[in-house]
Amino acid sequence: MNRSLRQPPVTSYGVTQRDATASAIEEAVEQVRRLGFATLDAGFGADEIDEISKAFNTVHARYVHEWGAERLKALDELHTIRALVTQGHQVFRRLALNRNLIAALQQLIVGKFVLNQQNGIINPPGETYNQAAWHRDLPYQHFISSTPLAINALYCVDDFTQENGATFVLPASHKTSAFPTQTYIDRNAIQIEARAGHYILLDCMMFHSGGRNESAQTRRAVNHVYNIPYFKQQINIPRNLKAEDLSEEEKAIFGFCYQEPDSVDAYLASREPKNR
Ligand SMILES: O=C(O)CCC(=O)C(=O)O
Repeated sequence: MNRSLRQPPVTSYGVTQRDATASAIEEAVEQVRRLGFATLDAGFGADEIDEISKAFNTVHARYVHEWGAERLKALDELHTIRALVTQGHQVFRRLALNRNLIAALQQLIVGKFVLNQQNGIINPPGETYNQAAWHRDLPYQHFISSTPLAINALYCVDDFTQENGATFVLPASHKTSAFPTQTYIDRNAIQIEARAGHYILLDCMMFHSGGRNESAQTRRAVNHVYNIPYFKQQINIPRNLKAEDLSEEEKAIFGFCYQEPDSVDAYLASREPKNR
């Protein structure tokens, strides 16, 4: 972005409406609304960040063993762990339910929202991967909305640096329906550097892409797409997660309350006061 190195003016005139922020969460929310992206500290300590990193590797090894590296590679899925939250490790539940994140989402998405997907994303050194191309997280869609319908919270398991392929974004591209020209991209794309333990929040209609990892290590992340409950989940989470140890609020976020009824009978039953 072209930013002046000097302090911007603090005075204004003709302004009758203005945003107000009182916390780092609200500052992130303001920036997502205006530019389509922001970083947000999850508030984890060093031990927790390390625990997530180790759990990522454990679950990844198990996932590749279960589905087979050759098959995953043939499907362009080798660098993705699908439906992490259903893979039996508590830390991924905590990542999806993080208090700072949920507080930001409550301000960004008007009304109820559900987790659509939570995937482990591996940006391998020196080769491309399936997120290294411009896209929206509601792909194949060219509408714009006045308020976010879906937000991606990309948790940085490792530091995101220019060298290891930190995510590229096209600021404010959630405000225009069409994808811009390459000239526009070359002039306006920026890379978001962020420390491990932070989420990169993206309005899902903002164009973004993983960058090329020129470092010697993999760069790992966990993406979370949350959306209004009218969009179907990438993989059905309630059918793959035990409800017993979840609170009502957690069940709502994982989509337990928004499954489509199987029949008119089931729909009418869902309308009974005791089931609402
Ligand atoms: O890996 C990245 O930097 C980008 C991830 C991404 O594009 C996504 O989660 O949709």
